[in-house]
Amino acid sequence: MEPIYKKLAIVGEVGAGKTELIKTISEISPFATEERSSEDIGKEFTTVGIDYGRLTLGEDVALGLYGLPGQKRFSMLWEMVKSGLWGLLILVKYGEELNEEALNILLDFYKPEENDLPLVVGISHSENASEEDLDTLANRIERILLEHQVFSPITPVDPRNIESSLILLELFYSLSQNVEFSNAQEDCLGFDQGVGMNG
Ligand SMILES: Nc1nc2c(ncn2[C@@H]2O[C@H](COP(=O)(O)OP(=O)(O)OP(=O)(O)O)[C@@H](O)[C@H]2O)c(=O)[nH]1
Ligand SMILES: [Mg+2]
Repeated sequence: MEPIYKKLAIVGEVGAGKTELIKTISEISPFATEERSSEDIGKEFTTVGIDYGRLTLGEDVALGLYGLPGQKRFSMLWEMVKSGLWGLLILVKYGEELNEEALNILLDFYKPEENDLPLVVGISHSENASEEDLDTLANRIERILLEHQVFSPITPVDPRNIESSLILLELFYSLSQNVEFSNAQEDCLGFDQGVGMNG
């Protein structure tokens, strides 16, 4: 049997942890186009282009991991991995002002609700954040998601940590089961039951 290939896009701002997450969970040595930053972005290396990694999910299922920069000027890279996505992970960096505009642009581009695309928002760099501050940020993100009719889990993640990173993948797994279930229901019943993702 042909192995099934699924694609997970990981999008986020500079330093959010995209490369780190892919390094943590990929089974193959990630293909990352890292270069010394020409501007002061608070770290030495930045990804120019795409990160790529891969993970086996089951006997016949492989998951391709695509790390994509969050700025709109890179939307041609977003376009490259848009079709047939299994999931979209948006990484938001705690401790920096939330870039609402960038989040809106991403949601407008991928249209998770319209495309039945499972979405998870991971808040990185949050290991020292208080629960209260995390809640405040999560509420702001949730408000934006709701403007796009999207309900999705918003959860802290530490991309350096394998357990924390794998929890995100499990979330996608259960969300994609929900989507398949709701699609099957629509097929069977011939109408939209409104069964969607929930966080
Ligand atoms: N403390 C802490 N460090 C993190 C976390 N996530 C990532 N880092 C670190 O932050 C730095 C930047 O992470 P990267 O993975 O390079 O970020 P990126 O999203 O790939 O950034 P660009 O390629 O520049 O867009 C690395 O040193 C990571 O190890 C986190 O949750 N907590
Ligand atoms: Mg990177």
